Parts: sequence; C-alpha cells; structure tokens
Amino acid sequence: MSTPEQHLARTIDSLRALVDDPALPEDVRRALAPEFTEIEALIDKLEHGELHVAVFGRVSVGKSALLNALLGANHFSVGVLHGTTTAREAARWSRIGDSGVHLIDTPGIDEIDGAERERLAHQVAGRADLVLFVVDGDLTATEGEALRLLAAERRPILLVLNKADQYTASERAALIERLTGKSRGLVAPGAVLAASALPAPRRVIRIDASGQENESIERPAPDIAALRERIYEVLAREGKTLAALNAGLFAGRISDQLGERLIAVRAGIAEKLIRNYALGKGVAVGLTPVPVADLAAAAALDVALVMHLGHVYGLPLTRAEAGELVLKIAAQVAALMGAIWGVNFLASTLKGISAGLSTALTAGAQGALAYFATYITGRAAEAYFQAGKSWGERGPKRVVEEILSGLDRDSILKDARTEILARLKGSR
Ligand SMILES: Nc1nc2c(ncn2[C@@H]2O[C@H](COP(=O)(O)OP(=O)(O)OP(=O)(O)O)[C@@H](O)[C@H]2O)c(=O)[nH]1
Ligand SMILES: [Mg+2]
Repeated sequence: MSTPEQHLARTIDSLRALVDDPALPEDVRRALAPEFTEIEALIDKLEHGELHVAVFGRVSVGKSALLNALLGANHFSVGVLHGTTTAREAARWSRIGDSGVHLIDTPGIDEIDGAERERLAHQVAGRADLVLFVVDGDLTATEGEALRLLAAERRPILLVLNKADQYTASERAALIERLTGKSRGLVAPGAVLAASALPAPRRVIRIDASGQENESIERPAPDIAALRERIYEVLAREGKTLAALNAGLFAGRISDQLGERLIAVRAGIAEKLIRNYALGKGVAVGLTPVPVADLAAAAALDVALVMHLGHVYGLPLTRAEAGELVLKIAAQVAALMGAIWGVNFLASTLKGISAGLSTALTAGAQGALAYFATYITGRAAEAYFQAGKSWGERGPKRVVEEILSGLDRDSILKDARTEILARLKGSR
C-alpha cells in the first residue's frame, strides 16, 4: 500500500516522463501537441494540489452567504432576490496541507428543469472534491432528487442546514434528525450540520457601567465553526486521496490514449520517411552511371534511413549499428528474394554497358528495384524498432518474410518505376 501522496507523486512523475521523453523527436512531438497541452495542464493542477469545494442547493438558501462566511469576506453576492448568483464563480480560500482550496459558488437549482439539474449536478460534482449541499429547512422533493444525483457522482457531501438562527434549539435538533434520516445512505454518518452564515439582525440590550440600558440592532457573527472544522477534516482525510485517485485514473487513460496516438504518429512518419528514402535511392540509382558508386550510395542511403527511423522510434543507432542492421536485413531479403542485391548489382552492371541505348528504360527498372530494396529495408528496420530494438521471438528471417508476403510487390515496383521516371525526366 502506498499513501495518497506517494500515489500522487508517482502519477505526476509518470505524466512528466511522457511529456519530457528526450527520445521523442520533434516531428512526433509536434504531431502530439494537443495531447501534450492537456497533460501539461493536468500536471499543473496536480502539482499545485488544488482542491475544490462547491456549494449546491435551492435558490436563496444562503449558498453565497455561506461561502462568504467561510472566506471571512464579502466576495460573493448575497441577496434577498431569488437567483442572485447566476454563474459558477470561484474564490481562493485557505491552504490545507500543501493544497490550495478553492470555494466554488453555483446558481440555485430551483429555476432549472430536471435534465438541466442533472447536468449541473454532474458538472459541479465532477470538479469538486467536496460538495456542500445547502438547505434551509426540511428536505424538499427537488432537493431529495438533486442529492441523489450528486451522491451518484461518488463525491463526499456535507448536508448543511443553513439559517439555523431562525430555529429554536429544539426545532434545530428535530430538523437535523429529519435531514439525517432522509439523507441516510447518501451522505456519510455525521455529515449533516447546522450553520448560520448570515444570521438575521437582532435587538440587543446592553447595560453600561452606569446601569443604563442601551438597545441596538446588531447582526450576530456567523456560526460556521463546526462546518469549517468538518470541511478541513474531510479534505485533509479524503481530498488528497480523491485527487490522487482521480488523477491516477485520468493519467492512466491519457497515457493509454497517448500510447496509441504515438504508435500511429510514428508509423505515419516512418512510412513517409521510408518512401522518401526509397524514392531518393531509386532516383539516385537510376541517374548514376558508375555501377560501383551506385552500390556505395545505395548502402549509405539505407544506413541513413535506418538511423533516421531509429530516431523516430526514440531508439537511436550509431552508424556502425545501422550498417550492421542493413546488412542483416539485406541478407534476409537476398535469401528470400532470389538475391535482390545481386539483381541490383547485375542491373547496375548492365546499365554501364547499355548506356546510350535505352537508358531511361533500364534506369527505371533498376531504380524501381533499388526503391523496393530500400522500402523492404525500411519496413524491416521499423519492425525491429517497434519491437524495442529486437527481432523478437520470430527472428529477422520471419520478420522480413512476413513483410514481403504482406506487400504487393508488383504494384510497388510499378508505382516506383513511374515515380522514378517522372523524377528522372524532371531532372534532365
Ligand atoms: N437568517 C438568516 N438568513 C440568511 C442566512 N444566510 C443567508 N441568509 C439570507 O438569505 C438570503 C439569500 O442568501 P444568498 O447567499 O444570496 O443565497 P443563495 O443560496 O446564494 O441564493 P442564489 O444565489 O439566489 O441561489 C439573503 O437575504 C441572506 O441574507 C442565515 O444564516 N440566516
Ligand atoms: Mg448565491
């Protein structure tokens, strides 16, 4: 078992590792920019350890007044009119442990229909680490329904009987008992509390030193000490755990999604890369009149391709390693394809002899073969990188075999030839 703090720290670490991966090349990183922005935002919230306490309840029960009393400042508008608060609003409260706590005010639920209420409940609870469900008397049918919706979101809830100053001590006790009964199973035991956010002004009679009676109207101080204590307690105990659990779930989901995107993005970039190198080689082979130079250039291009692919997959190879990999793949291809390298070499030789006759024709054919060889090399190397720089259990022969059998060789050769000839024409 690990503590919520450890869990949170690990979650942040693993998210950071995703974003800061030094093996991720720039083009892959660019393609994943939207995902990375989302992760950065999440890391930010987690690192600052922010907790959200939201109020929820009917209009005019004193939600805004309650938050003001907790803040010790008149931050939110309070009013006798129904619907004083019209939009979600937040204010920074105190810190609990390392966490900054935000208080979130919401509009009352009276004036919205059932579906809207459900949406709002979902939205409020989805972001809140703790919900203060505020009432000013016995639970109405609407309130009962809203409380059930919120409880289904599995967030801790405190049921607050505000305006307690309007009731006598025995009325208050009876109300708390009724509320406790009606909310059983929806809120934790002991989560029903009385509070007076903004007690009504009272007539106060004071007797001064000379025995003189002085009458004045005074507004008593808010009575929210028990509620405040309870909020601290819940957040200290559950806030961290909840935040960590939610973050963990979210991080798991997002890293899965990112993993899939990463595979797709890398494969897309690799495919383009392989085709570009293959075409480059096809054109180079078609153009170069000296057969030996063809082979040297061809090999150099294949090595460059493999190194480039290694970079895309975050598994860079040295030139020597890439050269070895190219040879290994070439050996498989040769064994499987009636020595494509031999054919390549032969074609190169032929081209030297037939120079001046039908150059374009032979150049196109050779170029297409060279293209194909590089294409296979690239695909095989990609498979090697995808398996984490390994041929896996199948071994290089099977891997190359599977790539070859999965390709439509004739159509690739045909396309290659057309493209190469087009380039050759363009370069003349
Ligand atoms: N007696 C008494 N009145 C209170 C108390 N708290 C709030 N009120 C009064 O209740 C009325 C509504 O208060 P608000 O804080 O605006 O209520 P709200 O729930 O935010 O209302 P909406 O924003 O309209 O949904 C105001 O007139 C307050 O003075 C309390 O503890 N005791
Ligand atoms: Mg309000």
